[in-house]
Amino acid sequence: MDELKQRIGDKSAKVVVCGLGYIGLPLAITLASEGFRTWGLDVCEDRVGAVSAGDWPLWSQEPSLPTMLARVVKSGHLDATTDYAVCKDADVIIVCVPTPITENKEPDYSALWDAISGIAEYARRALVIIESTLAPMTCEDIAQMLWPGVRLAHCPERVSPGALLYNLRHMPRIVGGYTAEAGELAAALYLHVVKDTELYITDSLTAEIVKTFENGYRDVQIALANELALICQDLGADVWEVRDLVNTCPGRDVLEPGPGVGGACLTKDTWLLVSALGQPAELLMTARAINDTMPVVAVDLVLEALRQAKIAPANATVTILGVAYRAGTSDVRESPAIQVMSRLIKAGCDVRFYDPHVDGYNGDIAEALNEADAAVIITEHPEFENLNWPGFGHIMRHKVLVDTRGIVQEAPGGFVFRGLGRGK
Ligand code: SAJ
Repeated sequence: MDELKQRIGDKSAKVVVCGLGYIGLPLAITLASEGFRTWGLDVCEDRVGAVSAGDWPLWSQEPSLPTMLARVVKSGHLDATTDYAVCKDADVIIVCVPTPITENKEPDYSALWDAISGIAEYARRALVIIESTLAPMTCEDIAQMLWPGVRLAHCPERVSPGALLYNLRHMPRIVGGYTAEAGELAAALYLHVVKDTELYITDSLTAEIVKTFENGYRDVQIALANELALICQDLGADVWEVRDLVNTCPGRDVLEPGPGVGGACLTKDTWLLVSALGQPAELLMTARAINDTMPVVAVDLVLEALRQAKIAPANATVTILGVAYRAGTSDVRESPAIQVMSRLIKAGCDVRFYDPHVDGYNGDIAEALNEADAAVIITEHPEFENLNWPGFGHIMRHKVLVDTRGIVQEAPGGFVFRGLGRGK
């Protein structure tokens, strides 16, 4: 332990980061820029080729990281390979592969088990850290697959696309040791990663629960905001006014309702958590169900507005404003927009998309709205905040507007307008 701790402390430890996605790549770049001899390991040859050449390979637009990548490759601190043999003399191996869920909502650990099998023969020498999100008790299984004396820790990632480096540096981190020794060693490494924030050392089971529950918690909070929207819609009130007034009461902080929950984290972490349980987690499951229903609620609003404007869905051209699941990003993973689109198509509508952040959809908003019968705001991109609706009204075939994010303050004159949670 002392020797490895020293190598981590003086940055002479060789680090291998397994999985060069949006979790592993920023971590590898950061460790390399701190002076560690770092290797990225990935099964994708194109990804490895790009990283070895110092070229940013991810869709996510990130401040600083592309320049840092070029710099650390040039300085010889970071290289990449597809060969697990690079782990041979590694001091630290960090696993950052995706852990999605299957169609049946079970953990899909295919990438995780491939990585663990790949590193297994080198795990006697190295500290093994798992950043991938894990269902509780998974570290037990990983330890079984490696060896009984393995130095294993779970340090779940806490980054979001668009702010990867900032999150990595400034987000408090949970360091869960499978053994106390492994927790201490992992914390020594993360001291080189974080700046001006806390590391919390605990055991690996606690870390597994913390990570999956923190996203389950957010999912429940969003579901509660969505439930309030449904209540207000039903009773003829405005959810945005009710929410503001509820939040004047100390200790209340209602989140924002919307057309559903997208992204790679919230949509799966509850399922990872409950997959480990011997009993149902009813509140978490209800929240998932409410959030999964919201795209249907959004589509119902569109169909209702079309009906009011006397347009049959089969004759309607509907323009969706916002494809990304999260405002200000180009991230379309599990976006509610995809659900909304496919349901509108099923209802017979002709559907167009516009998103200023997403390649392929970011042409010209006026072109996207030209001759459209309805516009539907799905993502609360700042660009959609002060759109000139009276102007667009002149180029649209019919003036129908549906706002699922509370961005449009007043119904624009002459438009049939529907807002999610706005019953008045
Ligand atoms: N959403 C709402 N209403 C809200 C907040 C979010 O409808 O009030 C929707 C968003 O539109 C989106 C989804 O929920 O579709 C998820 O939004 P999010 O802001 O939680 O963003 P994520 O999914 O990228 O969550 C990540 C998580 N990070 C990690 O798992 C490492 C989450 O834990 C963070 O809290 C979140 O980023 C964040 O706040 O940045």
